[in-house]
Amino acid sequence: MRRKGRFVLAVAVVLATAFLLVRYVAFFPGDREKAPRRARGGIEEHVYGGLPEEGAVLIRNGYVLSYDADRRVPSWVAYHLRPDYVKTPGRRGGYARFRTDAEVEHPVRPGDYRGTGYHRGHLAPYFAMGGDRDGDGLYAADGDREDQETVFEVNRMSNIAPQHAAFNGSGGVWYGLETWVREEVVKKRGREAWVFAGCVFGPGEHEKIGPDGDIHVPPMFFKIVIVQGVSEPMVLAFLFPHQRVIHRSGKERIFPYFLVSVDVIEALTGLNFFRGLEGEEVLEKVDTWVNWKQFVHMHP
Ligand SMILES: [Ca+2]
Ligand SMILES: [Ca+2]
Repeated sequence: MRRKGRFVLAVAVVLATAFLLVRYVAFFPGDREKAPRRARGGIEEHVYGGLPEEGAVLIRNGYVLSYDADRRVPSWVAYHLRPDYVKTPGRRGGYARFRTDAEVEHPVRPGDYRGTGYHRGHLAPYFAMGGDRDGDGLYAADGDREDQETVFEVNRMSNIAPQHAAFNGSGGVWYGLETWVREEVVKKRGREAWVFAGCVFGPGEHEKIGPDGDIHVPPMFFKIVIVQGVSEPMVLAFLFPHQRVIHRSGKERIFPYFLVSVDVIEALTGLNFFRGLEGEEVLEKVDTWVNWKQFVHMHP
């Protein structure tokens, strides 16, 4: 009788462990990728919680993009960040060159922004496109063609939207958050993160630029950052007015003031993030200011 009891207990433990393992793997898509040395990429790697809308997307090694052909800017991009991915070659020579994206219809050319006063602002950032993604021990700087291509792809004009210099450039809030995620979250704390970044257009009028006056200037941008937490993922969601001047006094970090809930971004864009993901409701409703305060006090 005692032997039988022990057997039943052992079976229960095995089943419970298997159940937890399956749940964990399903909830943290990034952890599946840890062990094997193989090429990464695709929707599964970059888009946290599944595609936020129906329709075609462009799948790049380093990011996934939905293109707004009417407005000639990206609608949104998604990318996964790991400590290895921020090892990016310097932005010089071929790496600095913007490229026309032949994969989209009526593509914007790099010269189309000339004389408009706007920066060519990356939605998926340059400094997140590095790393030895095919696991062969070679990086772009070592002459790995595939890893070089991953970097080149980020400079395609389909990944670019018009941004004010004071927003996109050094000191700007877009630049600042991008840097914070890379330096603080990924490099310093060694965490993985998933990011959605996109344009927000309201129902009203907005500026249009370019040779044909049909490249739309977004009045707002959003960014959703999912940080790998201690036991569960932590979501930070930001909504930025597209500022013409740097809103900053001294060295004070201003991005916490732009924190919102994911619900706010869904309401403004019509996108539906984390569709069907366990805990979708909770992830979206929370005012992410709460997560921010928790994260900045968390070590490491
Ligand atoms: Ca490689
Ligand atoms: Ca949702």
